[in-house]
Parts: sequence; C-alpha cells; structure tokens
Amino acid sequence: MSYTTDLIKNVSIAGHGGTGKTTLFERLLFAGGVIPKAETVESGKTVGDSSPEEVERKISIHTALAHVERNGKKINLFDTPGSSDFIGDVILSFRASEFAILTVDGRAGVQIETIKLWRNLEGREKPRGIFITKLDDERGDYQNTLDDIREKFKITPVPITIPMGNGAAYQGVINVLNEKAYFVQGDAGGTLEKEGAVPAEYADALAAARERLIEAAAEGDDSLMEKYIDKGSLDAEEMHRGLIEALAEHKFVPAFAGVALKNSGLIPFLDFIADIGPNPKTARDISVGEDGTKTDISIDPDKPMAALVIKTSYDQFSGKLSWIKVIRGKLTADTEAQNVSENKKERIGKIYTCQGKKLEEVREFYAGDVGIISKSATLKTNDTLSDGSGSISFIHLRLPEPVHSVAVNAAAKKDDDKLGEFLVRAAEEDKTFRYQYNTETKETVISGMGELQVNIILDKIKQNQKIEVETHVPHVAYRETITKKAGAEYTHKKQTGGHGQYGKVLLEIAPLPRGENYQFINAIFGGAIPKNYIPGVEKGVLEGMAAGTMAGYPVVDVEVKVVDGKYHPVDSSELAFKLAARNAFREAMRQAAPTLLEPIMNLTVFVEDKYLGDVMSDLSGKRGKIQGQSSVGGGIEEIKAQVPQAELLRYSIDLRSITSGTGSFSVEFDHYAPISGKISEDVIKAAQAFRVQESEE
Ligand SMILES: Nc1nc2c(ncn2[C@@H]2O[C@H](COP(=O)(O)OP(=O)(O)O)[C@@H](O)[C@H]2O)c(=O)[nH]1
Ligand SMILES: [Mg+2]
Repeated sequence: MSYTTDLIKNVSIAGHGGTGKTTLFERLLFAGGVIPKAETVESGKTVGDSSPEEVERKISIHTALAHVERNGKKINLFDTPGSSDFIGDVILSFRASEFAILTVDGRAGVQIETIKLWRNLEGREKPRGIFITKLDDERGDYQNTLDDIREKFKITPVPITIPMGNGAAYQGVINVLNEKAYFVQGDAGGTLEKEGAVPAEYADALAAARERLIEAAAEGDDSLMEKYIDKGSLDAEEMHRGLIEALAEHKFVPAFAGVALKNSGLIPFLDFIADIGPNPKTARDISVGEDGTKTDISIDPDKPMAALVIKTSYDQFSGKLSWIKVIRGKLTADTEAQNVSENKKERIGKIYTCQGKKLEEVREFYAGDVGIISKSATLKTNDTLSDGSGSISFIHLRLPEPVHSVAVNAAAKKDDDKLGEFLVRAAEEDKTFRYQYNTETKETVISGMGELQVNIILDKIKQNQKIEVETHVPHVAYRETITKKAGAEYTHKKQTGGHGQYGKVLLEIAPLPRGENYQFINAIFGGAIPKNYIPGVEKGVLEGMAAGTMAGYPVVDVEVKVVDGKYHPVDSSELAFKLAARNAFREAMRQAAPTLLEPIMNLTVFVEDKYLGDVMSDLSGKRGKIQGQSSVGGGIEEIKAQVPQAELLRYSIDLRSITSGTGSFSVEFDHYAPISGKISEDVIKAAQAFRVQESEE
C-alpha cells in the first residue's frame, strides 16, 4: 500500500546504548500489529537487531527500518545503534526523518552519546522529543530525569505522557493530550496497555501538565498566543493546530515516559506521532548543490521525481538493497530513471517497504516516504535519482572522521582481491568505515569510528569471507623537511662503450612555510642545461623527495632551484640529468639540517568529570597540548587538545579503559610538526627495521 506525502511520518529513535531503543521499536511494532509477538533483545529475535553480528553481540550495529500504521498515517521508524562506533547509521537516519526521539534511561539520566546526538540534531534544526525509559526499575526516577534533561539540554521538556508510579508500583502512563490513563496489563508483555479514566490522585499532576501543553501550543503562532493571553486557554482544535506548528518549528520538546518491556506508553506515543508529529514537508536539512553552492529544498510531491539514496545494505537473501528517501514527486516500480550522480540510466525494477529484514513489494512511493530498491545496477549511498528532467543533486551526508585504524593484509597473496572486494562493500555499507592502501608504508589501513566497528569488520573478514589476515598498528606517515638553505652539485658521468652518459646539476634548496609542499624553479641562464633536459632534472628532484634521506619518508615544504649545470652534446640525456639531480638533491638535503615531521591531530574528548584528571594526565603523557576545557553541563566535560598521531593510534582503547567505556572522542588531522631527539631517533630506527624486514620477505 502506498501513502501520500500528507500521511507519512518519519521518526528516528536514537540515544545512548542500552537505553531501550530496540525494545521500544519492537514494542511499537507489536502495538501497531506488525508483529504478533514482541521478542526481547536478549533472545536475539527482535526486528531491530536481526543481523548475525547483532544477534551475537546483543547490541544494535545497523539502523533498522520498519513502519506501523496509526490513525491512517504511515509511521516509518528507524531503530539506530547507540554506540558511537556506528554513528554513521544514526546520522543518516536523522537526515531521513523529520522527528527524532532520544531515549533516556530513567535511572541514569542523559548520557554522553545522547548529548552528542542532541548537538547533531541542533545543527539540523530537527524537531525532537525525549522518551524516558525503565521507570519500572526501582532506581528509575522520572522527576530526576526531567531535571537532568533540563540541565544538560537547557530546555524545559513538555510532558505528553506522565508515569503513574515508579519501580514495582509502576502502573502505566497518563496521556496529557486526551486526558486518559493507560494501564499496564500484566507483566509478561504479551498484552497491550488498556485505556481508562485517570485515577483521582493524578488529577493535579495532569492539570499542571495540561497547562504546560497549552502554553506550548500557544507558541505555535501569533494568533493562538493572542487568544491564549486573552482567554487563558485554547480549545481542542486550536491546541492541536498549535502543537503541530510549534513542534515542526522545534519550539518545544515533548517528553514521553513508558516501559516498553511492559507495553506501556506506546499508544499515546504513536497517537502523538500520527496526529502531531512533523510532516515530511517541514524537513529543513535537505540540500542540493554542486561546486560549493548549497540550497535547501523542501519535500514536494508536486515536482518531478527526485530521490536520495540514504543507505546501502547487503542482505544474505535479497542481495544489494538501496534505501531511498523520495524527496520530490513519486517513485514508481518498473520505470526508467536517471542516476544523476553517476550520469547513468537506472532501471527501477521492484520497490519495497520493509519491516526489518522482511520486504513487501509496493507500486510506488510518494515524496517523503522511505523505501527500498533491490539489486540496483548503479546506485550508491548519497546518489541522486531523478526522472531525468531536472538536474538537482543532493549534498552528501556529512559524517565525522574515523578515529581508529588498523593495518591489515591477507596472509595469502591469493586472497588479496577477495579482501579488496569485501572492503569496497563494507565501506559502502557504512560510510564512516574507510580503507586505503598506503603506498608509502605499503599497507592497507582500515579505519572506523572505534575499535568495535573495526573488530566487527575484521570478524566478518575472518568468519564470513574465510580470509586469514594479519593485523598491526598502522605506521604513522612521517615527513621530512629542511631547516636551512643549502646547495650542492653532482655530475653523473658514465662511459660504457658506445654512448656515454653525462649531466651536471647544481641545486639550491630552501625551506618553505609548512604545508606549501614543493616549488621547483628553473633559474638556469644561458643554456647551461638545455630546456629539454629540465623535465629530467625535475623528475630526479621528485624522486629524491619521495625517497627522503633520513628514514624513507617523503620530503615536503622545500623550494628547489636549479641554478647551474653542464651538458655534453652527444652523451647527455634526460636520464643522465635525472640521476644527477637526484644525487645533487640528496647531497643538498644532507647540508640543509633535515628534520622529521610528525602529524599532529586535533582531539576532542567528552568525559564525565570524575575522569577529567586521569584523561588530562594521560594526554600530557602523550605529548598532548591542552587547548581548552569546558563543561557541557550535567557533569560532562569537553577537552580540546593537540596530540601527535603517533600517540593516538590506540586511543580508543586507552580512553575506554580510563573511563570505563563512558568517554568518547573525535580526531582530525591538523598539521605537521618537527620532532627531534629520542623520538626522532626511534622513528628512524623503526623505519630501518621495517625496511630490513621488507627486504627479507
Ligand atoms: N526494566 C526495563 N528494562 C528495559 C526497558 N527497556 C529496555 N530494557 C532493557 O534494557 C536493555 C537494553 O535494551 P535495548 O532495547 O537493547 O537498548 P538499546 O541499546 O537502546 O537498543 C535490555 O536488556 C532491555 O530488556 C524498560 O523499559 N524497563
Ligand atoms: Mg538497540
């Protein structure tokens, strides 16, 4: 069945790991009649955690998509992973939805990953709500959790559902919107909550919450606000309209409470999304552009078809699946379309909605909906699909840079190609995962958002692909540069029967500012070296630069000037000048006080304040320079530092052990800086050892 734009809602469920997202997702599908029985995460049979790696580890690794119908609306739900290792799948689902629900554990309050996700949503101006979970636990505390949310997010959440009781006394929730109570039916979780009258003891709490909700609705537009100030209230229709408008503009943050494990708090939640939740047309973070331009566009069913590939996954049975969000017009099965990004025709065959892994064929998708194209020939994540009439191209999703890398190589040469193919696919499935063959250090380096993500890929290589691999900590890409001017000459001369070889080159080299890499200047006067041999000279210089002189790392940030030379009318050749230049360069380098450079990274760490001291002293032991430290609120600190990459190769492991797994970080390359003394000597020694080992192989 197909739903028109006005009948579609897209909701991401996100938040710190273990807060109850997958359980909530499962129970919403049960409440919506999609599955006859809800399973637990521990059983490994939930709709959300269905891949072999999720079943094995009992955590979410990939975003799952399913939908329920409620009040005539199709609600697409994304169950996202909580670990920062899989942030890529969370961010892609944020882009694909107009409403994000952050789950907050009612015992632990707002945790680090949730704060980071909140910031991401802030940047997207995305309407969002909060779902407080686990209130059936003795340690659950609704009021404390609300206070914590207020403090950490600097907002006052507006309760839509409020819990009745806590811990063992938990009975259910009250829906502030329709002023009804929803009671838990038994503990087993096989029955849905039941609607009833609000117990008298909650009358005051309800009245207060109702007042706050009406205020939130009055924010919807000016006329409602006037009316509210005038009359002190709004009627049901006004309230409804006001809430829709205020939420679409993120003027308030609705807060829900519930215990998914007891099927509690689900019906009011689904009703709210169906009736009040933002419509796709209100999305603000869809942009098109090319060559640096960027324009925001809105979802519009009345324009020619355009769709965006939000994700690619590979299913054991169904093969390659391209997840599509239709932005304009409608996407129809069995049609011709254009892959704008690849500039190729794409034949659209069958299209599907999905309930987790289960695909259901449909005829068409309207703008705003999310669905799946199977076995597409050309589609990749981030590609734009159109009917060929327009030339819009969607801007790629912005993702954080990988923070953890491991070098891998196949134990047997014959597996090289197979490993390569697997890595291509893995990088397409998760855009935060990268691989690169480093020609300098001659290793394939795979990188991801943390050790967990990288280890899961390594497991798949070994277990599914049956490729034996060796892994090690990647080599750092050091560089070499000079610290003063120098000059040198070299004559390449050889007489071996027949033709001889002759070329003489005199070079001057000088340091360039950091990051300028290389400049070649031909300063020859009067034809000491004929013009046609100059390219040979430059080739020789470039070879010399690539080889380095200290430890085999490339030379950067030098100006090379050819000032003089000599040639022979018969024996000179490009090759002779290349060899002369290469040797002259090496000689000049020796006299120019060369030094090694190491990459310095910008590091941002989030930690609970109790770990602040340990993290700081660890960073100073890692030669880090602290650049700033600030409180994010609620006991969470953000540290900014510059740290040599060589010290950060295993930082995801180190930080995890310092902070008992609660800390998280991001890194990006900033600049190269000189190293000297023991550190430099060690790098040179390691490089020599590496080369000896290589030549023995
Ligand atoms: N007591 C209680 N446990 C819950 C509730 N929701 C989820 N859980 C449990 O919390 C654990 C983590 O849940 P899961 O849904 O995997 O969290 P996710 O990582 O956010 O997807 C599981 O053991 C769930 O059974 C709840 O409302 N109450
Ligand atoms: Mg989960």
